[in-house]
Amino acid sequence: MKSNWYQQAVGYQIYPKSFRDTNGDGIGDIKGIIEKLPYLKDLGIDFIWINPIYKSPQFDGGYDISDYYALDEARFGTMADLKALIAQAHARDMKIIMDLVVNHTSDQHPWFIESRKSKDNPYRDYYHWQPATPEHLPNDWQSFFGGSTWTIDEVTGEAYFHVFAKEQPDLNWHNPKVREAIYEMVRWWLTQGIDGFRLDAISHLEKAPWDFKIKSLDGNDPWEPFMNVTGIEGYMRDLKAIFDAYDALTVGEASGVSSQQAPDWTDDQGYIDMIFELEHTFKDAQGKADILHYKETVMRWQNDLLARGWNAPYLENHDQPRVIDVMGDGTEASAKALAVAYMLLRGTPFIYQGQEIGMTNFDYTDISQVNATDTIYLYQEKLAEGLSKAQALKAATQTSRDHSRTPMQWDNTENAGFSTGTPWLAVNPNYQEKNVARAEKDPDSILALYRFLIQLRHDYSAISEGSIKFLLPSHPTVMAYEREEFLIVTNLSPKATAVTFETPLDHYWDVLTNHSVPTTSLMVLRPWGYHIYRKQ
Ligand code: ISL
Ligand code: CA
Repeated sequence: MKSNWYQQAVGYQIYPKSFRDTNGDGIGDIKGIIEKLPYLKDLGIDFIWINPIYKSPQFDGGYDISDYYALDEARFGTMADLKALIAQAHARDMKIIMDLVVNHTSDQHPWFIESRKSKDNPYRDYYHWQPATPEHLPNDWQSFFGGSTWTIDEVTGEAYFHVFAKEQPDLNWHNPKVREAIYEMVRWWLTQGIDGFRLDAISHLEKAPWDFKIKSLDGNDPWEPFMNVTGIEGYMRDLKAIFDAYDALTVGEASGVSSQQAPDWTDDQGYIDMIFELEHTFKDAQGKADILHYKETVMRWQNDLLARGWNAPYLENHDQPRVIDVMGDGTEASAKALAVAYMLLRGTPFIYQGQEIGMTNFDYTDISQVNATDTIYLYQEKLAEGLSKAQALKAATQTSRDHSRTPMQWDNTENAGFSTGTPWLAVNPNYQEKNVARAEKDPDSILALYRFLIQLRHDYSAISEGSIKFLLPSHPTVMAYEREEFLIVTNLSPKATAVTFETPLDHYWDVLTNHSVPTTSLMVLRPWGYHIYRKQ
């Protein structure tokens, strides 16, 4: 029986490239993570998810792997460094999980280099190839990164399939040789001592038949042919058998798995321990989220997984702009209210580097400050549409992933203490006042609040494993829910808001502040106000 230690745990996501550089090359490295383990332990973190550090041409931030068995030593460090990190984390009773990127490889992986050489190459069937001409591609499916999912390769004149960039050809999971090679690699990494995986884009492994007709070119429809398609179950069962053999912690990025299907993926017999829902991340053209959409999505996922299954609540990751600007109004008050709203939900919450000090989006002035593949594609598309450079930059960066990849802001010394060299991506100029060193000295900081919220999870099983019941479900900005003896009320709005609860609150007292115990069912919440109550 697999242990479920993770149900009381809190995860922290590190984007290594931007976390801490210890050798002055401007790129974060494994030794930088080791240096900051005491900081993470003090925050109360139980395990760390590290974005990819494998050998890669870095076309998509390391999600284009060219050697599954090798670290990108020049950029991040050696296997000895990784083993030291694992040992140092374990010595502090923390665990390390890595990214498992097996929907695709880099186009510079030896398998693909062989595969494209000829139609009868032994590796041809490691990928998806189809006859094609520029006028007639195998179908009209669309890539997540824009454009067709098919690229014609001039060597054989056939087209190969890629859900992401053309530099990331999809592996053919129908091929038993591919499956066995991947399974062997998963076992190998677990014998290296890592504690589990975050499963990248795992729901795309199976594709519909190539003649599947997509319904429309807007919304999610273009991606339907590779979103949790029937046939994926076998691969997931094979992977589960390996994860269980090593008691590995697994969290799936499985867009296309619905909240109704998620219990089967994440209950005691499920393929993985927990799942990120990706439905709440909708942003409008101005890069702003809709709070009610967020609430409705989270309530549905919490309620659908209450009896069986396990959520991984989060607000930020390396693919999203900063939540203080997307869901908040840029103020620290908004970052705090958002922290309270999600950190006490049922599930294993994840904190993304910098979120705990309210790091913000970057005010881009030039495309050279941007790195993400899809942002650059979008910028070029906007220019081609006739937008000016400034308009194209704004349109492309409004919701771009680059905002989350600016270097971590440790202190107010040069480059925010991230590097003594020239950072690979510009540091946000607001590091002077927004940094860890300053937050650590401020008992009223966002950081102090996250430390408190993590402590609550560790101290009360009502928070970590208790049930959840949402109140005021249709309120557009107030998110309120009970966790057994706790009542959490957050006003996710810059406006003071009055709410009336069905039952009087006279039997609660406030855990966070000494507000007088409300004796009526009416409450007036301050802008971005929050309360954590516990029954006497
Ligand atoms: O399904 C989707 C549309 O919402 C996406 O969530 C898609 O599954 C997601 O973008 C996958 O992201 C992951 O794989 C990508 C990489 O660029 C991202 O950084 C990673 O998080 C390709 O490996
Ligand atoms: Ca470095």
